[in-house]
Amino acid sequence: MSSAASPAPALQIDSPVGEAVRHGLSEHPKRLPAWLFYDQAGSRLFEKITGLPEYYLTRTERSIFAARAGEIIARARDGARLRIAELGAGSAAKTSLLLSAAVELQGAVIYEPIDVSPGILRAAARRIEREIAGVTVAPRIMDYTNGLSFAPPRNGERRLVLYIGSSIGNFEPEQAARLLRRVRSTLRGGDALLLGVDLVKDRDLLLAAYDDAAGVTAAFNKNLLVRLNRELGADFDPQSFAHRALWNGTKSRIEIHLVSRKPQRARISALEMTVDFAAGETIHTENSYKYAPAEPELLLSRAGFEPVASWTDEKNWFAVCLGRVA
Ligand code: AVJ
Repeated sequence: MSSAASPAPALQIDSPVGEAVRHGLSEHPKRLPAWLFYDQAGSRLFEKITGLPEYYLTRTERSIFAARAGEIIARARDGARLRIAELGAGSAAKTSLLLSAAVELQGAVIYEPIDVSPGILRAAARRIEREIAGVTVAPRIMDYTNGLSFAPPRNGERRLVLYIGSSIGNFEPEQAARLLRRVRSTLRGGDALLLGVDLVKDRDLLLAAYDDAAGVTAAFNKNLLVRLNRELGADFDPQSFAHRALWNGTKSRIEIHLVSRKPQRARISALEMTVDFAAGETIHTENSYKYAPAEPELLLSRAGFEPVASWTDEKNWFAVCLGRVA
């Protein structure tokens, strides 16, 4: 480090954020991991995205739960008592439909939402306990992408793990399988996983969902740079980057990029790093994989789950798939 002349900035050099940025912006092409989107402003923008007319995912998955929650929970229970965990629970907006169905079928249920954000978990826990009598919320603050541990339920219950909302879509097929195998390894015979995946559909519909008319997704993407400015003392000009969504048919994924509108240089003081951009150069900020029919079930099998049943909406836009530990 340099001399004692300047006071140490209150910046996080060795934080996971710093590590990810140092690494990702040194790559060719440049990239940043999608989890960086979710600071407070980013989480709020994502909530806004879920209500956009173009963003069919959330309301389509909710419509499947609205129509089928009883059936889904009955298949998952298979006659036993369930407790329900949820990976990346966030605000747990759609989960209520499943929790209500569980209460209906077995009288009461323990709900274990898992998320990295204590604030969001606390709010969700309060709301759910207030709204659904019979649900006891046991929040777990955990980054499930870095490993996961579940104590076996002591009262003979089976565990149903929810991984819904197309969160799995951020992971490349190999990573996705690895993540689900890790979930599988924390479970016991009879336990189950409910996976929500987005399906391949008309390209224009997919693109509109990730490039909405109101520009909320663009703001969500650019907020990443705002976050780096704040947390790492960087000097990105978010408006000199454009939001771009594209369909990669070969890999069956929507990709989101930030495109430099001009040649420019950014400094990231906490990393003592400068980053140069050519005009048109991109930062790849997200992949959102879209599954073909039968692929989700294949993924479940590859991760060691027995596919039990799948549900979809009438347009076949989204699928909810149940797998069980044999
Ligand atoms: C939270 C990963 C499901 O991929 O659709 C929404 C994130 N990115 N708009 C998705 C997202 C841009 C979202 N997931």
